[in-house]
Amino acid sequence: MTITISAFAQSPDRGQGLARDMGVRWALEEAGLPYEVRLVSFAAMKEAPHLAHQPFGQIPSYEEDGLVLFESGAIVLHIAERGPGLLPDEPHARARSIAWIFAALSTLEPPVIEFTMAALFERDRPWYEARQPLLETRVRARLGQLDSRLGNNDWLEGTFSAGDLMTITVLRRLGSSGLFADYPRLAAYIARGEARPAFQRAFADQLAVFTRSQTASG
Ligand code: GTB
Repeated sequence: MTITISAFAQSPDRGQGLARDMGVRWALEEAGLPYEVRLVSFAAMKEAPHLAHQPFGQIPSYEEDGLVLFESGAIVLHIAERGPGLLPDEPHARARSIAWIFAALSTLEPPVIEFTMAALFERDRPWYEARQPLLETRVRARLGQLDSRLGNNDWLEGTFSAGDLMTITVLRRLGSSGLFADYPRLAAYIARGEARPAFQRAFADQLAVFTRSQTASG
């Protein structure tokens, strides 16, 4: 069985591991599943061969013995269901861990994306100064709720799960915002995730892609 994922040939995050192949790489490393990476340019992402793998012309996609999947959450869930260590065996804890994958992507991530995207791309717009505090308030509301639920636990559902993996993957997008100074327990939660050997391997691999792309273009 060969697993191949797609990733940016030149990630705009400059190797920070913020693009969505990072969560998939991390899950594969946690599950101990070897994989290959098909690097795609922005142009190739919009062409038919890649669109057959990812209908919206984005990364990541996933291939495994005839199965072609897209959506990073669905890919991580698929990996978690077939590899060890990413979902608890106990049925209720397992269901709750899966719920955290969905929560990360559909409840936590939307305000995080709006906030970070505006900071990146809308600073020169007339509405930016007035709107950004509103977006920050929405992010803080979710961070506060997540912080309350996590409390002083290491992980959301007892042991580390794909729910933590996806939640931390989303939280990392706020890394440069400074917001975690007000949420030390969430900062420690992210650090616990990043300290996992599987995260470290995944991070190093995506960073190596970026470093090679710089060498090749320089
Ligand atoms: N819902 C899909 C999923 O979860 O798989 C969303 C996939 C997605 O947004 N892919 C982005 C993409 O391919 C890359 S990850 N974009 C190209 C396009 O749409 O043409 C999003 C991303 C991009 C850049 C940074 N960054 O520079 O920090 C972070 C995250």
